[in-house]
Formats: sequence, structure tokens, C-alpha cells
Amino acid sequence: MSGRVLVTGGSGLLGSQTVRAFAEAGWAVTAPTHAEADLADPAALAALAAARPDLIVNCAAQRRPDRCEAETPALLALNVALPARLARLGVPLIHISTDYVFDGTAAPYETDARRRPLNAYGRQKAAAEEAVEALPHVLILRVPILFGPCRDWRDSAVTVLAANLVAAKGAAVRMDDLAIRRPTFTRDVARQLLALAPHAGRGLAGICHYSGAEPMTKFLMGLTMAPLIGCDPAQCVPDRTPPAVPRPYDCTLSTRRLAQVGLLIPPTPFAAALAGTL
Ligand code: STL
Repeated sequence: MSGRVLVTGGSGLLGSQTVRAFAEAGWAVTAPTHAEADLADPAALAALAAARPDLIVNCAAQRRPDRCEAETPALLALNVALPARLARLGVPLIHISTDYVFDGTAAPYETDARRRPLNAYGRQKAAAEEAVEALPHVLILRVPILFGPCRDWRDSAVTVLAANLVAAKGAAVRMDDLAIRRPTFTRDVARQLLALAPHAGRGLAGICHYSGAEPMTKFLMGLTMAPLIGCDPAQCVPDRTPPAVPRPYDCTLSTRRLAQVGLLIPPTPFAAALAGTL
């Protein structure tokens, strides 16, 4: 299947790879920049809908938990109001959500597990899910911590470790060795979105989970990364102090539902995906 797709957040970490994957598969992709369309403006959304897309993929969000604590009107418009407004356009919608809707105490999480966010970011994403999850033309895809090709390694909570190692010029870099994460490659998520595209709003609705397969702490990610960027793994120092801002311990997302419907894209091994990113 191909057709017209509108990708919001198309310049971002996930959106850029989504634009690329759909374009390569022959879709006509519209991915307006902020200057081209202010997503907080309902008139701008109506203008985008007038192009009659067959599918909308909402990758637009502020997903840095620390930047979500101050709940400004602009932030809430992006993380909470936008998904509901996009759903109201009536076009099949795949909305990207997060493992941070969970508190991290009961992994692995199935798609029907109860939401229990620990921080403002998780609460915003949970509120957005609640607004759209019952609609038959909406599919929510939850993904965990992402990494992939980007302009600046600091754009991802994974590759920022590489930036920190390089900036430290051989000195020690403390890395969290408490929280369990499954770093997930944006190119895999983009391929998963492409696989879901024909089904979203056409029989497949509700919530699906996608995730990388390898559990690790930030410390272990750093150890894997160091040799790839010419750094000494001994620079990586495990940090086991609990975080000041609450963060879930282990939000592992079960991909059982996608496997059951026969649509699960096998994730690229972490080391191979990193080698294609750094
Ligand atoms: C999520 C889920 C998750 C981690 C994050 C977001 C982290 C995002 C982030 C990005 C860049 C940073 C810091 C944090 O510099 O498991 O939705």
C-alpha cells in the first residue's frame, strides 16, 4: 500500500526516519516544518487535512521529561491537545506514545496494562492516549527510549552518552546503572510504522507496543558505544544514585500484540544499530 501520509514532527529523531521510510516505499509524504504549519493552530491543521491524507503519523512531541515539568500552554498544546485534534480530522491516525505512561514496577507491560505515570511527561502522554484510544480510526504505538541518525548526538538520551564521552576527553563519565532500558532504533520504528500503515484505521486500533529486544542500563550502553567512537570503555563509571526526578525503573514493553497479528518487525541488534548511527 502507498498513498498520501502526513507526518507531524517530521524533522525530529523519529519523524525524520519515518519520512524517509515512507518516501522510499513510494508514499507521497507531507512533513511541514514549524514555520510551514503551526500545529497548535486549528486552522493550520484544517489546511493540512484539506490535502486529504490517507494516514497521519503523529511524531510531534516534547519528549524530554525534564522539559515537560513546566506545563506551559504551548507544551500542553503539543503533548496533549494535538493528538486529540489530529484524531478529530477523521483520517486514520497512528499516534506515537511512550513507555513512560507506566511506573516501571511491573515489567513487562502488555498493551492493556494500567497506566500509572510517575512524572509530568508520562501524565501528558497518558492524557493524550485517553483522549484518542477508543476511536476506531486511531492506533497508538508506544515506544521506549529511542536513538538513531540525528544532527546532534544530544538529540537522543542514548547517543548523548557518546557526546559526553567525547566531550570528557578521556576523563570519567558517570552513567546510570540502575534503570533498565531497551534502547530502540528509530529506523526499526519507522519500518514498523510502514508495516502498520495499511492496517491503521482499517481493522487495527487501540494500543500496540514496539521495542528493542536488549535490556541494559545507560552504563552498559556506554560500554558498548565507547569503542565505536574511539573512547576508552574505562571512562564509563557506573552511577547507582537514585534520580532526583522520579523515573520508572523498568518499563519493558511486551511486543506480544504485534507478534500475534503477524506484523512485528524484528529489531536490529543494539550494537549493529549503533554502528549505523555513530
Ligand atoms: C521516552 C521514553 C523513554 C525515554 C525518553 C522518552 C527520554 C527522552 C530524552 C531525550 C533526550 C534527552 C533526554 C531524554 O536529552 O524511555 O518517551
